[in-house]
Parts: sequence; structure tokens; C-alpha cells
Amino acid sequence: MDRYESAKAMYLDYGVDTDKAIETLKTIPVSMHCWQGDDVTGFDSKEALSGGIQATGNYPGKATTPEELMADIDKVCSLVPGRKKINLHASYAIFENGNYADRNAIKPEHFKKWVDFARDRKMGIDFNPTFFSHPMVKDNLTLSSPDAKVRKFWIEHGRRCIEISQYFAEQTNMPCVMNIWIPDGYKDIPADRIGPRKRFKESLDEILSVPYDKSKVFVTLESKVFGIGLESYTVGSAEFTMNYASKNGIVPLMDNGHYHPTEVVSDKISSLLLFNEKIALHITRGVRWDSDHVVIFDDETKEIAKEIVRNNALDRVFIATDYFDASINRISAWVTGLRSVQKALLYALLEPSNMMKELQDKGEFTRLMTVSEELKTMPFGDIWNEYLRQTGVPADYYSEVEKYEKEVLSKR
Ligand code: RNT
Ligand code: ZN
Repeated sequence: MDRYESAKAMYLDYGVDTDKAIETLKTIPVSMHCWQGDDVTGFDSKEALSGGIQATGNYPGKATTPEELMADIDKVCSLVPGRKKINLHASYAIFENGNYADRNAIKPEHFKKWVDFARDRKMGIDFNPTFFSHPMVKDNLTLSSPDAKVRKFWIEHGRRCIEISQYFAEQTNMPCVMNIWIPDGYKDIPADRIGPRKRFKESLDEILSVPYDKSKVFVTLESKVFGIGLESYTVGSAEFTMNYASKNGIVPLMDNGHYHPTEVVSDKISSLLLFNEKIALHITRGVRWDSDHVVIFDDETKEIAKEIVRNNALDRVFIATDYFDASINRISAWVTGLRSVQKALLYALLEPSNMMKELQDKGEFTRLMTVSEELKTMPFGDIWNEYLRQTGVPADYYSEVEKYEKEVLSKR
């Protein structure tokens, strides 16, 4: 018997249909962040990366033009199975023939090349206003700045991004998730915590007063506990963003690097699902801090996937990746992270969750523990390989990455 058939029979003993799991996995969109390709640099400014985030390493071959970044995205897509969306930041606007526009003046036309790119590949586009790496970030503040001029600039940026998001949705015929994250915060103990949050709230109200089609654009709001140089206070804390999102009918976004080290996003998903029609995730891997390491097939990534699958929430959770490693081949970093998310989803789809819920409700905790442990040594790899085979993606991507590095990246 071939390996897939024999693995399939083993899962069937637990009542799990592996064919069905594979079919479901093929339909789950994962939003691929464009910023792994160039260490969050973008094309619109010469400013260094700011906002309390950091890409470390200087591996050669990073993309520095739209053409290079698009070629790299194509390479990645050829090595990642399943449905992908492309997640852009406003800083990736493409200016041609001197039609440069500052962040408060960008228009759909500056993203036409991205639309063409996505449409040719039948992909949807997600979007992010870029509230960092720009001279109008004053004292690490944007939408919460005490300076009305600064706030006005960034409010206008946010409003324009909603318009661009709707353009993406209409052009690709797929909804666009637009995520708002601001770096605003203080390095040291603030004297006024409520003032900046009140201003942030008012700025968000102004951004969201732009009329837009809520069936096409889903605005999400991402929280964060601290940033580099912003250790003592962030304006967009978890409490702020969750309350703002639920009061204003937008979607809360949780990034699993944005909590205290012993807090886990996997435990938060169920609560948010009970109070929100949709929720959004940034999947990353923090090592000791919000370091944005490449996502791997680790316990917390699996646990996050299980919470989405067990709660029948595949159509209620917007799944996106968000990490940036500049110390290794960036294509490989991208592929490894995206594949890990897909692996975790498959792993979750192969869990006999009803049976396990029943054991929990009956108080059979001894059996529950033994089942969970047995599942860990099931032939998961054979099911994964079958999925790769069916989606036409090579199991060994390293040799492809090596070849691309030799032929393309090393010549940049
Ligand atoms: C920063 C946030 C945010 C960014 C991207 C580039 O800590 O996670 O989502 O990583 O917008
Ligand atoms: Zn994030």
C-alpha cells in the first residue's frame, strides 16, 4: 500500500477523513505579506524602517524594485501550496513617470500595477496604511499626536487607503482586508495615558467616516503591547483596539507577537469569536520579544490553527502572515512561514475534534491526554506530502530556492 493510503487508514481509525481535510485546506486563503521580500522597506521613501519594528540581518539579494519584488512573489507562490492573497502596505505604491505622491495624496492609480499583477494570478489583495518610516511621524506619534497637523496628515492617509482598498476589492472581485496599525507610544512612563488614546479614537472616527462598501472592505485594527523604543506605553493597546473594534463594527486583529510572553493568541480566539462576526490574525513568531522570526510548524501555530478549525471559523478568520527575517534567504523565509501556516491548518483539520470535545465534557481527562499524545506521532507527513502532490508543489523547495538565488538573487 502506498504511504498516503496507509496513513489515511490510520486517521480513519479516529474517524478522520484525510481526503476531506486536504480538500478543505485547498480552499483556505492565506494572505501573504509582501514585506518579507525587502525587509519592510517599500518604494516610497528613503527613510529607515521606524515604528519600533526591526528587520535584522543583511542577507544579499533583497528586492529593491517593484519588478524584483513581483518576481520574488511569483517564485514564492510556485513553492507554496493553496490559496494565497497578496498583502500590500501603502509604502509599496508604484510611482512612474514622476507621478510621485506623498502618503496623504496616494491614489488607486499608484497601485494599478499591483492590481494587474494580482488579477493575472487570480489573487485578491489586502492592504495596510503605512504609519511609519516617514518624516511626518513626529516623536513616534501619528494618529494620536498632540499636533493637529500631524494627525491631519495621517487621517488623510487612512482615508485614502480605504478608497484604495475598495478599488482593490472591485478590481479583483475579492474583498480587501485593510489593517490599521500605528506604532504610537512612549519609551518612558507617560504623564497622560488617556489623551493620546482619545486622539487616536477621534482620528479613527474620522478615517472611518469615509463612505465605503462594508461587504467589500473589511477594516481591521491591530493592537500591540510594546515596540522597540516604545517600551512603556502603546496607544493602541489590546483593550483599546478590542473595544474600538466592537463599538464601531470593525474587525479586531491579533498579532501573536504583540502580547506578554506567556499570553497566547490561541486562547484568545474563542472569546473574540463569541463577540465578533469576523476576526483577523497576523501569524508571526516572537523569540523573546516581538522579533518577527519566520513562522515554523511549532506548538502555538498549531494551537492557533486548531482554534480556527475546531470552532468552525474558517470563514470568519482572516489569516495573514507577518514576519521579516533579513538574515537568511528571503524567498525561503517566505516559503517556510507560509507552508508552516498551511501545515498547521492541515494538522488541525486532521484532529478528531468532536471526539475530543466529548471526552472533555464527560470529564475523561486521562483518555483526552493519551489521545492528544497519540495524535502527535500519527503519519502527518504522508498527508502533507499528498497535499503537495495534488497541488503540484515540490516537497523539496530548498533546491529551487538555491537555484533562484544563484540565477537571480546573486545578480542583484
Ligand atoms: C508591527 C505590526 C504590523 C507590522 C506590519 C509591517 O509590530 O505587527 O502589523 O508588522 O504592518
Ligand atoms: Zn502585525
